Amino acid sequence: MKPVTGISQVTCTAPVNIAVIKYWGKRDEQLVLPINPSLSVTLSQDQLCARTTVAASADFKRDRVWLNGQEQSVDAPRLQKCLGEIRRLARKRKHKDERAGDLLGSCVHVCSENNFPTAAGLASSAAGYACLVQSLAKLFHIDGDVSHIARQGSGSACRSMYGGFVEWTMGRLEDGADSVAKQVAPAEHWPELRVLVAVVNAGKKAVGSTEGMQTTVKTSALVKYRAEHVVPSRQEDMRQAILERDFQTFGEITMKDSNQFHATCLDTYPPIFYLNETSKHIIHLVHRYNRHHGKIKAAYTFDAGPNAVLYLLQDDVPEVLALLRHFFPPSSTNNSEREFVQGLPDA
Ligand code: 2P0
Repeated sequence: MKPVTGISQVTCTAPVNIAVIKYWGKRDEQLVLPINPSLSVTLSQDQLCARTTVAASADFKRDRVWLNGQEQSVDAPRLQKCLGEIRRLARKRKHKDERAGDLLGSCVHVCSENNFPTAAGLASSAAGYACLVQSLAKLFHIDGDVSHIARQGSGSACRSMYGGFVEWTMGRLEDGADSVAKQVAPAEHWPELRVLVAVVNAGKKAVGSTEGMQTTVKTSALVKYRAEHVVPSRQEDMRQAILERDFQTFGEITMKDSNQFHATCLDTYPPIFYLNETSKHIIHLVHRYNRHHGKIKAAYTFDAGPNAVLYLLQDDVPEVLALLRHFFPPSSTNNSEREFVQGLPDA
């Protein structure tokens, strides 16, 4: 084994992913195993993303972590889990590749930044943990799929480990080894697809996803029905729609799945409301716009917050953007922020 001198350092970026089949509910809290499979589109690297630098040195006295410039507790269980799993893999691999063992005696410093509002329901934890695990894996010379480690940081993070269209398989094994992310198709497969993110409110969400989905699983009959009887066939139909670049089916399933996810939130006791009046106006606007054209030209989806994400095709971006700006001019807001970000799926 080579002695470690100086600092080894790696920087990675990982983009946000926006689910079209939503993950909401765990069957194993510790291992972060979902009650249903999910499917998402990873945005491009230069749009909403996390940027993480990890450094290791024998001179560092302890592991430390900073998020957006603020030092965080390194004892956060999910952070510990990711660090521990990476070191465990490195120990296992060092017999095959001695570089994997080089940094095992060193502490790490992690510095991560998001270029968008953290915890506003814009998948910040997904990008953050995907980026952390990707950079740690690089630092420790671990190759191959590590989405099962990102998953233990934040479920949806496993999907941000790949670009394009990505599914997170539910898995059947007790240890979660088969609950991993897989690319359905690369972004180049559907180059005309566009994503518009309408930031309705950039504030922190009232109920965090982890806590929210726990209450839903405990109290909602609808979420159980959804996981058992709705999502499995929807996941297949969505995969097929993507492979065939069938925007009508893609859009319809996207909207229905967003609506059902929010219905499970309403079915939670006490209920969880992530959508606000602006979100609901956007939903109505999209349905009116599609009805006017006699087909689906835009599809909305909302995560654990009021911000709208619209999927549409390239040619329709100027019209939809103009429509949003007409009905929701940024100047009409008082304490909420509205801005529109155009995203491209990652190439
Ligand atoms: C998704 N969301 O599929 C769904 C839709 C929010 C609504 O994945 O507890 O932050 O860390 O596994 O990954 C948010 O859940 O939750 C999420 P944890 P996570 O994108």
